[in-house]
Amino acid sequence: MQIEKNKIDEHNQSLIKEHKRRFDFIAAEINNIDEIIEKLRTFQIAIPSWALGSGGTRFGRFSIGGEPRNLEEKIEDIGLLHSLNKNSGAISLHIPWDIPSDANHIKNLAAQFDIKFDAMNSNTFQDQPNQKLSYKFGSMQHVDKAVRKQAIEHNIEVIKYGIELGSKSLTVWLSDGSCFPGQLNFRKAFQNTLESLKEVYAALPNDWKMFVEYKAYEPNFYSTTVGDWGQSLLYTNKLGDKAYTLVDLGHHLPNANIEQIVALLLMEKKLGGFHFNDSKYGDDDLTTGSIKPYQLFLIFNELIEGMDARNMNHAKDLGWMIDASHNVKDPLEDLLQSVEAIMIAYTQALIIDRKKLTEAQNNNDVVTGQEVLQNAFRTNVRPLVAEARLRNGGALQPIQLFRNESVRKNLINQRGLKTIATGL
Ligand code: RM4
Ligand code: MN
Ligand code: MN
Repeated sequence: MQIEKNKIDEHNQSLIKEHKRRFDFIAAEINNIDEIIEKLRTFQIAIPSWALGSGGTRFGRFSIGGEPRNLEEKIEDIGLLHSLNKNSGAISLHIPWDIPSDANHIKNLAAQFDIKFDAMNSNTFQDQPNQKLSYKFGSMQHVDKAVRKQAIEHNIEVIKYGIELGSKSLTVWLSDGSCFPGQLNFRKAFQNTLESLKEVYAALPNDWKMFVEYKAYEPNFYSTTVGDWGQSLLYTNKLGDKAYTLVDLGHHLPNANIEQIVALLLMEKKLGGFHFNDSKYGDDDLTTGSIKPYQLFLIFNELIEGMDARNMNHAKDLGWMIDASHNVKDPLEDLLQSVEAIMIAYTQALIIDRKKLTEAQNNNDVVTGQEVLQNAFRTNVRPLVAEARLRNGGALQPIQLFRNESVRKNLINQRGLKTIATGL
């Protein structure tokens, strides 16, 4: 199911007057408005191939119906999202959930929708039906060399799939760790993991990046072998210039200062990319910006400040990905909301009065510092994000159009009520 261009135009026509009024109001306040809109137009956020169907919890899974049955249908769904918001022109693939058995065909299909391949994800946190050795006690950290070898080989295979598709990065997230004191020798687990990562790193093409994603806990509850940004940084520093730390917003202990982590990783040239989501307690994988929008804004503040300090390209130099799980909402609507929230936070960070902020910091003027940040955060920048979409040929109100076109009903008609997408 796709939404025709003329439907988007009609929808925009019906809203254009109101939009223009809102846009002119806010645009009058901003000096470099065209520069900002251009940045918004080029910013793309990758959609995870594992989050296009209903997610589940330990207790159950409630299917939404019309879920994509294969990789082709997943790409079509992302194509639909991208035609509406023009900011989700990328997919991040999880192997073996989404093996591109015919790479050329998949590549062509994605190109039709203007979709690129962002980071490839390996999976050594589950056992697959035909797998020889089990990951129950870890993969790259495992005491048995043969298990480690299997995990290494899987990652190398994932790189091969990525090369065929034109991806340029591999994300390694390991669930390795332990559930009980005494289960593991921490040092040996670290060293085994490092040795394994080194072998994967050696198979990385020159123009690729490797992202080492950390997570504090779950599924292991006593220790995790890549448990926080310090541990990830230890690995990536030892691995080399192509290795970077990946920050998933839900992977910290409660109340961690993620914006500070981001600032320091950027300073060290070791921030590689992001998994956006939101959470109240742990790795809740909720819609980005739904719980802590101010935190998201503060993170973007550090991102822009740090990237600009190094002359980095906002759109290209870091990997921007969503990593969410949709248990109660329509996954496609949820993803539209996440992308919108990311775009809003990015825009708010772009309109911060940086000069004034720096002055306030240099003068220890704490009050002004807070005022500068909150001025930007409390500005309604939605018309700017909508304007960028409009100039890109997208829809002024993506969710409204999605509903008016009864997309989910159509997908259920096409694919059936009982389909289950691979993924979380
Ligand atoms: C993990 C982590 C990884 C993701 C898996 C599915 O918690 O966030 O990035 O690939 O979930
Ligand atoms: Mn993640
Ligand atoms: Mn996660």
